[in-house]
Amino acid sequence: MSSLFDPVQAGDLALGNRIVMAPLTRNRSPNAIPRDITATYYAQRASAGLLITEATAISHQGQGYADVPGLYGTEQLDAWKQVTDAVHKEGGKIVVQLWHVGRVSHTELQPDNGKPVAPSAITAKTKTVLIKDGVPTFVATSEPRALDAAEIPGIVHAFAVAARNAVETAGFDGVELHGANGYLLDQFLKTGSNKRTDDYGGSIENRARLLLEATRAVVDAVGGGRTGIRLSPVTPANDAHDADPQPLFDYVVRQLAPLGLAYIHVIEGATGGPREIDDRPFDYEALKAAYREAGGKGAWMVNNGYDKPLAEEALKEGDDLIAFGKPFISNPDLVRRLREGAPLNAWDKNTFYGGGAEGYIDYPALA
Ligand code: 8OZ
Repeated sequence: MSSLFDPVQAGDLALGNRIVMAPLTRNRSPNAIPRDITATYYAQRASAGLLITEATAISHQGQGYADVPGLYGTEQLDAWKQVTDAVHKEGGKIVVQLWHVGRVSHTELQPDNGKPVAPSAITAKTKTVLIKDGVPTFVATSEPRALDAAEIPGIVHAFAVAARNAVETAGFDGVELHGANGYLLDQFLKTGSNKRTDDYGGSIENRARLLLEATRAVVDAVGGGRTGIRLSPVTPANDAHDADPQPLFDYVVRQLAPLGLAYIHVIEGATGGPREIDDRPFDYEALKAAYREAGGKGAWMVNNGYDKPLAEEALKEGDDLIAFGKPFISNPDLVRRLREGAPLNAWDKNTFYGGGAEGYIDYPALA
């Protein structure tokens, strides 16, 4: 049986081990441009089998929080190139998470201070972060407007352009579509946020259409073997809700199966919270079986609350990659610590979002 520390192939990505750094929003990119400390931060963590960057906006319209990075301007791409160079120098592999927040945004963050866009004009019961007088401050998300069907090809195109620039200009090894956590692609999937009556709403096929179009466009741009996708069937994050998630997500992974993706990344339960939600049961083994039965060959990546014993259990059940989030914030050498059974540094929640080097690049590695 393979161990957490054995190499694995995920599409075109030859990974040194099965431990993945999950995408983690850190709000340290003023003007949406990563700084020098971001290159240091990721390079310190390069012993992960794969690094997935924090969610990164594919367009100005895709922005939803203060000081999160983007991937749609020259300065942003140049800054990311510094990051990927630093990671590669340490022998690491890094993909960027492609993000469109949809309705989880605020007019202050949008082009011309317009309304955020969404499948339907339904405000998410959630908060975002703006900088007020220099201080990160939680504010309610703005009322969105429903996207016109004629605008959708432009969003699909923006995913593809961001993916191509990520690989060709910024030097990423691949990309991950953010299809999770109540952001645009997830908003289209789920009945709580999608009340459309056109080809993008109603049936499962219609609600899944945007996610599948965006994924196919990204695959056309950079190749399936460099493309992953993150899904969160039942998370309540950002007011996400679907009336019947099992058939929806079984359909989604069956449609993804023929695309030759590097991996499918599944958040089990509530993002960053409980792995089981009483009123939102979900069978993840059935989801994986649906993907495999449809011919899906990508690596199966699982996430949420894993420790070493639970990760080893997952490998036994046929999962291929385990994504760790918060433990990677406070343990740059998490792979070594897990291998040696060394104690883990505790994380400090107060420095998760915003600020500078403190709580970012100053967590100690083992001597
Ligand atoms: C925490 C804070 C802001 C954004 C996600 C991109 O949940 C996020 C996020 C997490 O996927």
